[in-house]
Amino acid sequence: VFSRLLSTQTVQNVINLNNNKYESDDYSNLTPKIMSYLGRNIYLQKNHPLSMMRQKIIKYFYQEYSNPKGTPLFSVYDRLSPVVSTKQNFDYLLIPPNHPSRAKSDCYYINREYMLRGHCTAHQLDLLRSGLDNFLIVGDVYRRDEIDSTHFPVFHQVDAVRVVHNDKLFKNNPDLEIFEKEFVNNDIAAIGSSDKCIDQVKQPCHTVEAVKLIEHEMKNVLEGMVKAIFGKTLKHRWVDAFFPFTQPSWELEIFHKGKWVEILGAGVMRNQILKRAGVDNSIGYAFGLGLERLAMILYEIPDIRLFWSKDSGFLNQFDESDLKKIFKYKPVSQYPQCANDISFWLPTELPIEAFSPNDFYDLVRNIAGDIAEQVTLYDKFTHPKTGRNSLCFRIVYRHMERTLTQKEVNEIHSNIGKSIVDKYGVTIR
Ligand code: FA5
Ligand code: MG
Repeated sequence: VFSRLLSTQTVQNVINLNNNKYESDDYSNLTPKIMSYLGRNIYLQKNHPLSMMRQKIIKYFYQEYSNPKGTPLFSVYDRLSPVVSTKQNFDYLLIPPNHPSRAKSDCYYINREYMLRGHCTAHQLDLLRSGLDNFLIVGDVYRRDEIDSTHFPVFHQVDAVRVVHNDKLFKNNPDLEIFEKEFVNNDIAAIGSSDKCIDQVKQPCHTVEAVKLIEHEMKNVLEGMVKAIFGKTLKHRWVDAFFPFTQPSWELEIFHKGKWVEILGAGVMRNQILKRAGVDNSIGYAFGLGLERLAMILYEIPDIRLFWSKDSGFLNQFDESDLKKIFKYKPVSQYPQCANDISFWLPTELPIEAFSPNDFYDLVRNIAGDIAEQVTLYDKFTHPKTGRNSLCFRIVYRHMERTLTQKEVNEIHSNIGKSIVDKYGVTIR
């Protein structure tokens, strides 16, 4: 009772999330700050570098896997709620009850039963159960973690599952089987329990041939993916790993600026999970990757916090209309922006095509110099009666070393107005 009274600011009896109510208990540890990230969905935001990385990966999988008619084999789930049960996040994935990843100090718990997902793998069993065999899951994940330029309590993952049926896997070799003889038609044994002895080659229930085939396909596809993102000369390596839900398991590392960086975890799915989902006579691979690491390397973004920036100086540097183009991030000043608009009528004798926005950009650059951070044409119309053309530009001013005063900005802005009148005979509106 006393601790309740003393910490009324953090302890609430009922937690409201997405119109659902959850009773708090001794596990609840969500903070208002963490809750403020829910629903931001920056990985879906237009021109956001995380969204661009997401689209690159999905596009790669669509191209890599399609049926003879050209329809993509994978379906994408990118709007599943990050609120999951601890069963989904852990138990369904064979993560033992005492596993360190369940610690209160590492997860954001809503209460003992619900939490913010710590990985996108939390949805794997449900999607398999619903009958899907090839799918991608994209979303925000939450982990209590250290604070530095590469760690943030919210980051984004892409998870994937691919399940192949015996007949497809061995279509050229009908004599081969996915399961060892003694495990066929034996539900309990087919589980291939191996908690104590982790064999990096395979689960007991699988044949070597089946594992080697699926391992080969998985490694090829994932190496192809990183090369599609970073270019063919990229150096990579596979490192043996352990996950309770895959066996054998690996991490894929890429060589960047003299260091090996882990970018994903992957492996052959534990047969017990497929059994639980009602998937028979099949073998599959799964992986999970972090979008931030890939985007930070590709776009040279130095700090993970920048992904959360609402500053248009950051966001305007990226453009998803050309996914192949590589944008290199340029540092943004920490001083505030100041946006001013300017609208004007073009002289009647000047056709709209004769006035290029680039002319205006140059004029702004000449007068304002580097403190003009962005100039965008945001409105353009022709008066229905007079036929006159109007243009409206927004200019964002910002100094790299100090805060600009409104007076200073107004002066520069009005000089730009005067200059455009002089040069093009426009009428300021
Ligand atoms: C997992 O989350 C597993 N669910 C991945 C998996 C899925 C394995 C399916 C097998 C089958 P891990 O905790 O290592 O594994 O995270 C996966 C990836 O997320 C990492 O390789 C990394 O790219 C990214 N990641 C992990 N922690 C962080 C972090 N604090 N900040 C940014 N990215 C991170
Ligand atoms: Mg890892």
